[in-house]
Amino acid sequence: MVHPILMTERKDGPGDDDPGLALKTRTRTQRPPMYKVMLLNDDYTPMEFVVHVLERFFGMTHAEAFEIMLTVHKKGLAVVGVFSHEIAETKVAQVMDFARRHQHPLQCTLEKE
Ligand code: TYC
Repeated sequence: MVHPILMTERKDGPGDDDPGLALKTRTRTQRPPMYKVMLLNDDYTPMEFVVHVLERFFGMTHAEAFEIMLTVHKKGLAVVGVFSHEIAETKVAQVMDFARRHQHPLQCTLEKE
């Protein structure tokens, strides 16, 4: 014990029983998981409608939208964007609602990256 008046031993010197930084636990900040939003092919949704969806909800140019639409048409699906969980859920809901209102069977899903 260090004498409180004499203070012969200084903090961080010999005899200092303050653990200070030594016992601080390292915490690592996690980045939030990201989610891929995917468009699925079907035999009925018109190509122009899919292009419009990609322009409207994913901010693509007409050329970008046409290219991605063709990828979905040929390969069966494509990732159309990567977002936080909340934004991804919103995009999926917007696309599904828009397709349903126009009576097209277009499917849009999300998947953890
Ligand atoms: N396969 C559709 C057709 O031939 C076009 C289409 C493309 C549909 C992409 C859905 O996500 C899709 N009319």
